[in-house]
Amino acid sequence: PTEPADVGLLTERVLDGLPGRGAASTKFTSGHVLVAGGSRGLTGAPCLAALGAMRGGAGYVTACVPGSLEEVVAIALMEAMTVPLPDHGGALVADGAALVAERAARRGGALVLGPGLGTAAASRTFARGLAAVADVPLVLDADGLGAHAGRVADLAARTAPTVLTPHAGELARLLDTSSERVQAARLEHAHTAAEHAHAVVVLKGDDTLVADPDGRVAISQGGAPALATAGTGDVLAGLVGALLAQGVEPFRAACAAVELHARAGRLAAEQHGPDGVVAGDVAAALGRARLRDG
Ligand code: NPW
Ligand code: AMP
Ligand code: MG
Repeated sequence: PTEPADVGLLTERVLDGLPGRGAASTKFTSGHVLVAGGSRGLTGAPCLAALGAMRGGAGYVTACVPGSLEEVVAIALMEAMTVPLPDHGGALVADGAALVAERAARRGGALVLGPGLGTAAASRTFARGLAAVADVPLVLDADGLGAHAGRVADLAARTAPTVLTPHAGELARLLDTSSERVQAARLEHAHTAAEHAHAVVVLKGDDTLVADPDGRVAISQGGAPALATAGTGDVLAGLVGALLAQGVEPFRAACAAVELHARAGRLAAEQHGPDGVVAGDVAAALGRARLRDG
């Protein structure tokens, strides 16, 4: 792994001038986010990603999930649309990729791919196929990253922007190394993945890093241990998707999402106590996190 050239701290100035709703807005102009993922046992993850997108300001969110689990997701997500995709035993299969890509082409916006996808071979093929053909900004998270294990360079062929949101274990799989090696040289590994994938890489943890392919890295000062609970990563992926769908350029979208997510974690901790926070509370606090004095 190589060293990045331009390393700085992430400050709240990244939130200056983010787009938001105004009198002329409609649900369509506020940003459309498609979420693709979910599998039996992991239906919460696409729901939390959709919630992160909605609470992150997206006006129109569609969850594309295994057909046999669609109703579970529809019940959990009152405000989101759902699209049933072909599945085998509750796991997405390759055929669904063209359906999601076609919807993305028709509606535009951003695609969040991977939360709760699972590790079935067919679901991995689905994720690789969709990432390759979806011509909209992409957030690749969770098992969508796992599907690209050792194939990070395939992502460089995409023409629309790509943001990867791995934790250390996921980045290790992407780069075919161990999480210990990643943790021992986080900056270098994030930068290397960004270079190889031609993507923005958000390496999550208590000191989340955002790296771009040109050698820029922003380091979050953390301060939100309440985020150390299941599903908060799924919320972050949806939030990045919302900002991309609102037209924010990918490095800035990733940096602003990390900052808003940490602020929301702190706000949720004030309300529930740091040990009582669940991922849904973090999503619920995202709107207040956007208010500068919030
Ligand atoms: P080690 O120790 O390095 O060998 P996985 P996941 C390693 C969904 N979810 N933080 C460590 O291995 C997600 O969306 C569904 C974390 C560890 O064993 C995914 O689709 C929820 N891990 C799926 O579950 C809520 C670290 O990586 C392994 C690490 C699996 O995602 C929860 C874990 O990685 C969840 O979001 C670090 N800092 N450093 C739901 N309600 O539906 C190293 N590791 O196996 O990809 O597990 O992140 O839980
Ligand atoms: P995931 O591993 O995908 O569930 O994502 C977990 C989320 O929580 C990421 O955004 C991490 O950066 C964040 N997180 C986990 N632990 C901490 C911590 N101790 N301090 C701050 N953020 C954390
Ligand atoms: Mg995750």
